[in-house]
Amino acid sequence: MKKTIFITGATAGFGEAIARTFAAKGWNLILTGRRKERLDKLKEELSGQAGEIYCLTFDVQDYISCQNAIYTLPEKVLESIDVLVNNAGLAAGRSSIDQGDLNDWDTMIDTNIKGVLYVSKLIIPFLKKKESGHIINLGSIAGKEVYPSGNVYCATKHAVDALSRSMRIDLLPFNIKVTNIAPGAAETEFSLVRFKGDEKQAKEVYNGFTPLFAQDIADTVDFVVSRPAHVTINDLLIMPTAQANATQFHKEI
Ligand code: NDP
Ligand code: 8X3
Repeated sequence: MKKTIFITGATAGFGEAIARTFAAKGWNLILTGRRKERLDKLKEELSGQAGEIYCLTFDVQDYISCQNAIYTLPEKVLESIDVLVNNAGLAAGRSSIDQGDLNDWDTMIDTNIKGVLYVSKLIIPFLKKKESGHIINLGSIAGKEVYPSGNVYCATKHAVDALSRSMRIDLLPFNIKVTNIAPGAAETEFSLVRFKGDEKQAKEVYNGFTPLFAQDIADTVDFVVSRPAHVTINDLLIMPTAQANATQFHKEI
């Protein structure tokens, strides 16, 4: 029987690459995000390779929207979910703690923390029912360390790290694997979003070194998902070779 993966934030970056990777493996895909036209385009492109493809448009910050969208799926599809990837997330701005914008703080907390909680709360009952499943949370090097002016984003990713460890304990009796994947700098739309569409500022983040690419994370998800039933990768820190930790880069400029 074909396996099913539920991916939040499949309209760009890691989520889109994960969708392509699992489509190539013939899995059923549940693709989610706010930008419907991107989901529809991806569905069209991946049809024929993947099994069934379902697209759900919702904002992970809003529990009722998550619930309404997820419950449009037939029960049989919800019960078939094998892997949930909590990937949707963002950084908004980068400023000293006293200079932070309140809307940016709310957006990061509501998306990166509450979004993971809301979607997980809705999907976990189906994994528990069949006593199997795998939850993959996108943490970050920013969830292991902090860096200047990264304060609230770093705090949200530390929360994801803590939630991954907590979920693993609570879901242990139900044979549900939980993996925290913590990437370093990866060139996606992440910096464009962080710097509110400023392409020059976004590009500068990756100047002088080779960052990770979305496919590197999709390959990592593929690796953790394809371990045998008795093996779980709990936590995986993946960095560009030119990045030692949250702050130190070897740049050739
Ligand atoms: P992108 O900006 O390329 O993609 C982010 C995805 O998240 C988009 O599909 C976007 O979809 C979705 N998303 C954002 N906000 C919401 C929301 N409120 N509701 C639903 N979906 C939302 O970034 P990345 O692929 O790089 O980031 C993916 C994850 O990886 C994030 O959690 C990020 O924090 C984390 N990460 C990124 C790193 C990097 O350097 N790039 C490094 C470490 C971790 P849409 O806008 O259509 O809703
Ligand atoms: C994104 C990577 O280093 O900008 O999580 O926080 S970083």
